[in-house]
Amino acid sequence: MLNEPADAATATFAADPAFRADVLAGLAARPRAIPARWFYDRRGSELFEQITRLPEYYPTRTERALLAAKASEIAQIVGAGRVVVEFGSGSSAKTPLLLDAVAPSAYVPIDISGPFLRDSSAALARAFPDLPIHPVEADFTRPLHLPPEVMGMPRLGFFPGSTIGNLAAPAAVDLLRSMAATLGEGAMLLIGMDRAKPVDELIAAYDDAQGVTAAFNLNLLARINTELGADIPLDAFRHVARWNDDESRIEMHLEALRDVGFAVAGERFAIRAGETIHTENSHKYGPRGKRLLLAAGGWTVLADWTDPAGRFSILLAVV
Ligand code: AVJ
Repeated sequence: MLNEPADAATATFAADPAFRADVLAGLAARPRAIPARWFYDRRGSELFEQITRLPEYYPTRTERALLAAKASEIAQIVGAGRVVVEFGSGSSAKTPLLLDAVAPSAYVPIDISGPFLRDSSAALARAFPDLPIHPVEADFTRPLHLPPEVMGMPRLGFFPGSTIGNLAAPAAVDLLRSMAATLGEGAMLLIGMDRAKPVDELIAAYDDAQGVTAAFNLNLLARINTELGADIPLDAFRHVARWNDDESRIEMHLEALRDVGFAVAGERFAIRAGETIHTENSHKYGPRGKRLLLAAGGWTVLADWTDPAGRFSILLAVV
């Protein structure tokens, strides 16, 4: 690699080396692609919270209403006294609904972002003063050890939001298997999965009229600029959301509006007008696809609930 200018070296010093590696490899690859997990810096997390409140973005409110409507049915199957383990807890917005319903023995939120984890754990501790809470700051995509305090207690994994949809089938299967390993024998999993639906509804949800999703997508470039000492001109790119029918997924891309050159961490890149950087997949599932994916991941479906309009599903599975 070329020698880095001093300011770039300073900027990269504090940066996450995994972020740097993913961005450099992703920009050099064909097609160019950067994993969606890097959207969520502070600004990206704020923008995502705004997305969940957009009129076009149906998943969050649909899942929350479905969870509220089915809470007692879920509780009946799950039984009381399990440890609820939430994967990628983020702001834990849907968690109180579940905790109210299943009377857990403890709550273990797992998130890669320490500050987010501490804030949401503190808020939940105020709402549930008698519930033991054991936050784990970790990357939940790999098997991990749960805190010793919950040793030997039966577990209920919670993975809402159709976050699984960010992953193509092989990676989704790996993640489901890793969750089974983390949770252990006899565990259950409550998972949200978004459903296939008319393409115009999907495109609207991922390319909203107010441009919040566009800002969320473009923020990735701003993050690269500040954290990796890059000089990407943001006005040279536009947000694109497209439906990939073969893969049954919404894809988000950043499309170059003109030929553009820039440096990231001292490495030069040139992108032609019309070329894109693929930034996210959001898979949408049919009724059989959901079961098949869970089965491949080692889970047997016990129940599959869908809202009356057929937009979103919550599944309960056992390992
Ligand atoms: C958080 C991955 C579930 O795919 O719908 C929202 C992220 N991207 N709008 C999704 C997202 C654009 C979201 N997930």
